[in-house]
This record gives sequence, structure tokens and C-alpha cells, in this order.
Amino acid sequence: MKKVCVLGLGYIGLSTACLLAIEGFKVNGVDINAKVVEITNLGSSHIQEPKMDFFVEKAVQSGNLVASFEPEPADVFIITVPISLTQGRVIDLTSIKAVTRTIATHLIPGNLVIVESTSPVGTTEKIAGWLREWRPDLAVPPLSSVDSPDTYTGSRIYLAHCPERVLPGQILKELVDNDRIIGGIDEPSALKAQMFYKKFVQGGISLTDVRTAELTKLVENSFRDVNIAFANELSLICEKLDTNVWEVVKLANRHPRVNILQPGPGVGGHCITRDPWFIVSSAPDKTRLICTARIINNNMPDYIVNRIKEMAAHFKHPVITCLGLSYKADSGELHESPAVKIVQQLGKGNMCQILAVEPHIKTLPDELIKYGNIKLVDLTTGMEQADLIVLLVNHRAFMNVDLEMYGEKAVLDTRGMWR
Ligand code: SAJ
Repeated sequence: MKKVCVLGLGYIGLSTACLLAIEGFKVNGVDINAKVVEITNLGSSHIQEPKMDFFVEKAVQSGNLVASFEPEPADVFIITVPISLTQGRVIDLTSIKAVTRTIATHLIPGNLVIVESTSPVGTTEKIAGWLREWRPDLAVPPLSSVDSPDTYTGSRIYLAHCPERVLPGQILKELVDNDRIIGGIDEPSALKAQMFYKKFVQGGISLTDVRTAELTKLVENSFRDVNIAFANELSLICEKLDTNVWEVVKLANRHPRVNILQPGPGVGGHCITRDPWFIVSSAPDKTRLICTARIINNNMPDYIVNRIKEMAAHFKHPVITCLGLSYKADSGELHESPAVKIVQQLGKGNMCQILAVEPHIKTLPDELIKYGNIKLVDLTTGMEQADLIVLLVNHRAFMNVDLEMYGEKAVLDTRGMWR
């Protein structure tokens, strides 16, 4: 298993491709985006992640990583393209079907196909079905238990689902250290994938079937979503009952079996905002809690906007400084960011001046730049010119702000950073 083809050079695909190249595998990184291919081949990273530029440079300089538009024959194919939801929350398998088609022509007996994309339950079996249709000469085993004998030797390929679990901001460390789950379409597939991951993963590896592996990944992110929703609901309750939510969470967490997460202005990112819906769409009549949690977290930005408007109503022409735009602390990633949604809502109608402070980006994103009353400024300017200061993201850069210097200004801290 010396040659690996990684399909989709997003934050998981690119990191995995680099790690494998540095470990000595010959890696063909494939992406449909010309910019991604070009930047990668120049030895730079198109994703924002600590040490990623250095990592891509090292991988490309080793001569082991080459990016291209089309896959080449390989021993292992790793699929890391995203599965998205349409506006109406319908699962869209277009990208994963398209990449499966591009590798189908290259497959030979003995190849291992790994799906790392976070997938609704049943996706890996769909991939098996497409491969059977497009490559009837190959044996693609049906789903069977992980202790079934190999009855497909000779013309078979191996197929497994191995979801990633890395936390953006710590990808390079967690890619190696985290425990992994490998779901095989059958036991030989699980064992073959285990042999492969053992070459670069130091965490424990657990084997199971593909459906269990798919659901486990979705459950992990749904667990986090439900727990954040609990914290967010608590913040609404505390406001109504005139108590301090941060104090309540801190004190409740002194109980040995209680661990409440932190309330905030909502949940963003690629994964937690999407994965629970994959479960809901597979079992709509069994997912009341997961669905409600999603709705609570989705409604948080509107709730915060209303609180800001109430506070801003005390000023004639308010200047509102919003600290942070990213979806989480110490990152410049804006995908589904609640902070962006809040600033965008405030920008509508040109009712006030908004100063956005986001040390991790250089220009405002498209959805904000169109509003003439939103400006990106540095922290000092934002603090000095504000009537109302709203902390939206708990970046380290905001930790040491001396609020006493700005004593007369109104403050809304949605993250409890300055409590
Ligand atoms: N958040 C809160 N309160 C908290 C914790 C988080 O409001 O107490 C918010 C964050 O501000 C952010 C959102 O939740 O907007 C999600 O951030 P996160 O750090 O919890 O998670 P992600 O989306 O960056 O990464 C998650 C991780 N999943 C889990 O922790 C269960 C990661 O391990 C997964 O690999 C990743 O999703 C993924 O790719 O699925």
C-alpha cells in the first residue's frame, strides 16, 4: 500500500495527504478547484490552520505529494469530499457520487477504498452499489458482519468507512493522536483499512461495520450540539430569572457528574450545524431532542440581535463594536458563523454604525462587505469608538481588554469571557 489517492483537498483531505506524504507514501491529491491544486503544488496551504503552511511545504518538497484534477491508479483511495444539505435539508450526494465515478475506472482487484467524509447512514453501501454497477468485473462485497470469512478473494476490492474526528485548530495533532473507528463493508475490508491506518495513527483503532461507523460519527457531533443547546437554553432561562448563567454553569459543574458546556451566540462550523440533520433525515419520527437542539442553537443569533437592539436603543446614533466574526475562538474560519449572521442582521437597514474586529481576517466576507455601515477595524479603534461593545467570539486577543478603561460604554459579553 505505497500509493494513495486522496480525493478532496479540504481541511481533512489536505492534512491527510500531507501526513501520508511525510510518512513516505506517494500521494496524489485530487481536487476540482484549480486554485486549490495550484496553491498546494506551490507548497502552500489554502486552509487556515496552525502550522498547515509548513506541513504542506514539507510534503510537497519531499516529492511525495502532487496535486491534480484527476485521480491516478493507486493502492488506496481516500474520499474526503463533503456531503452537503440543500436549503430544504435534503442530503446531496452529488460530489461523493462524482468522485466515486472518477475512481471507478482506475480500480483494480486488491485496492482499498476508504470513505472519510461524514456520511448519512447507508452512504458507504450506496458507494458499493455504484461501484458494482460501473465495475461489474470487480467483486464489491455486500454489507456483512465483521467476523464473516472472505469469500471474494481474487477479484475483490476492499471498502471501509473511517470518519475523521479532528478539531479544527488542532488538526495535525489530532489526526495522529485521536482514536479511530473503522467500519468495514465486511471484515477483510476493516482489517485491511486497519493495517493502513496503523502506519500513521497512534490512537487506538476500533473495528465495526460501516453503518455503525457512519452513525457513530454523526452521534458524536449531535451529542455536542445537544449539550451546547442545553447551555444556550440555560442562558435564556437565566436572563428571564435575572441570574448569571456563567455563575450557574460554574457552580453546577462543581457536581462530580455534571459538565455543562458554555452558552454562546449559536453554533457554527461545517460539521455540528449539519451532522445532526443527517440523523434527523434518516429517522424523522425518532429525533425530537436532536431536532429541537438544532433549532435552539439556530435561533441564538436572532435572540442576540434582539438583545443588542434593546441595548442600542439607548443611543441616538449608536456605534456598535462587534468583537469576533469567526465561528469559534482563535480561528479565522467563518463558515456558518453565528457572529457573521449577527453582524449581518445589525447591518441591515443602515440603522447604526458597526465596527467589526476580527484579528484573523484581512477583509470582510462578501455577506458583510455589501453593507456600507459595517467596517473592519482593529481592536483599539473598535473599543475607543464604540457606544456598545458586543463580544461575539472568545478569541485570546480579547481576553486582556481592560474594560475599566471604557467604563462608560455598554457591554454585552455573549461568551462570558469577561464575567
Ligand atoms: N460552542 C459553544 N459552546 C461550547 C462549545 C462550542 O457555543 O461550549 C460552539 C463554538 O463556538 C462553535 C461550535 O460550537 O461555534 C462548534 O465548535 P466546536 O469546537 O465544538 O466543534 P467543531 O465544529 O470545530 O468540530 C467538531 C468536533 N466535534 C466534537 O467535538 C464532537 C470535531 O471533533 C469534529 O471532528 C468536527 O466537528 C467534524 O469535522 O465533524
